[in-house]
Amino acid sequence: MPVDESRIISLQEGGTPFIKCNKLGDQLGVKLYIKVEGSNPTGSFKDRGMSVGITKAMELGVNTVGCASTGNTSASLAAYAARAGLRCIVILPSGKVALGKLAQAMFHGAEVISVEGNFDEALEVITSLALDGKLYLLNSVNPFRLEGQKSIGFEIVDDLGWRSPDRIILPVGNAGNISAIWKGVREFYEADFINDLPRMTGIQAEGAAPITNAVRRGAYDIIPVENPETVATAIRIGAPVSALKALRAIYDSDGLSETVTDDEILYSQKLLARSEGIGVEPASAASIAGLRKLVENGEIDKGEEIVCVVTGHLLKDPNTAINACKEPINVEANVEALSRVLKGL
Ligand code: AN7
Repeated sequence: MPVDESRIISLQEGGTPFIKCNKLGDQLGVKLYIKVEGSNPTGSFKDRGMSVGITKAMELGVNTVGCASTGNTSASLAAYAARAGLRCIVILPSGKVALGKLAQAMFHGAEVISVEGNFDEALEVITSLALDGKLYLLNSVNPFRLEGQKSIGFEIVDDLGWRSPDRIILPVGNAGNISAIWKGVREFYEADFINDLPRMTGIQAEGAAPITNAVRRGAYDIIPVENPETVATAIRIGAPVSALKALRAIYDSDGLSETVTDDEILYSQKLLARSEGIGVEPASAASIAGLRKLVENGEIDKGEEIVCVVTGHLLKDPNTAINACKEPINVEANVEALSRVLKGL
C-alpha cells in the first residue's frame, strides 16, 4: 500500500471470511465461495479503502475530509475520520440511505447533510467543494481508496491457496470496487503469483444499470441513468465515476455484466440468509441474484469456480429485512400459549 507504514490509520479491516457454500453451489451446479465483506469494522468493504485514504489524508496534512454517499462510504469515512481526529462532512441523498448506515455516520460524529437529490447530484456538489480546496474528497475517485480495496483481490487469491477463481461476481454502483479488485488480481498475475485471471462479472440493479447498458452496446462510455431507482439503495447510482475503469476490467477479463430486478435481489438475499446463514444487505445480494440468472441463461458454465463478493452486512438495512418477514407472534408467557403457536413441538 502506498502509505507511510509508521502512521497507518486502521481499525483492522480486511482478513474477512471466505466461505465455501456447498448447498447453494450444488443447487446451481457451480463451486461457490463467498467473500464476506460485511465482516469489516463498519460492516462493509469500504473500510479497506478508507484506511488507506485516511492515512493519506493525514500524510497530506488536511484537516477536513468529506464524501457523498449512498450510505456505506459515509459510515466508513465517519469512523476512520473519528479515529484520525479529522473533521468529516458527508452528503447523503435525502430519504434514500438505509437506517444502519445513517446511524453510523451520525454516531461517529460526522456532519451529516441530506440533499434533495440523488447520489449523483450529491457527488457533484461535494466535488465542487473539494475542487475549491475546502475538503479532501474520499469518494472512490480518490485513487488511494482503490489501492486499499484491491486487497479484496489479493485476499481471494490467498484464500484459494494462491490461485485465481474462474470468476468473481460483485454488485456495481459507482464502479470503484470492480476496478480495484481487478487491479489487485492483475498485480498478482503480473508478479507471477498466479497463472490465470478471473472473469470480472458486475451486477447492477435493473433501474440503475448504466454499466450493463454500456456492455450491451460494447461501448467504453456510459449513458447516465437520470433517475436511478432500486431497493438496493447502496447501488442507486446513475453516473458511476469509475465507469471507464470498470468497463475495461469487464472487457479485458472477458467478463460480463448483467442486471437483476428488485424482486430477484430480495429473493436472493433471503436465500443466502436461510440456506447458508450469511446475512447481507440488498446491494450485496445482487451478486447472488446475478449468479443465479447467469447460470439459468447458460452464460456461466456448470462446474465453474466462482467467488461472489458480498459487500455489506444485513444489519445495514434493518427496515428491508423486517419488511421481508412476518411479524413475531405475540403470546402470553406460559407453555400452553406457546404450544398453541409452535405446532408440532
Ligand atoms: C454494499 O457508499 O457508493 O461499485 O456511497 O455500499 O464500488 O460503488 C456504495 C457502494 C456495493 C457498489 N455494495 O460498489 C457509497 C457507495 C455495497 C455498497 C456497492 C456499494 P462500487
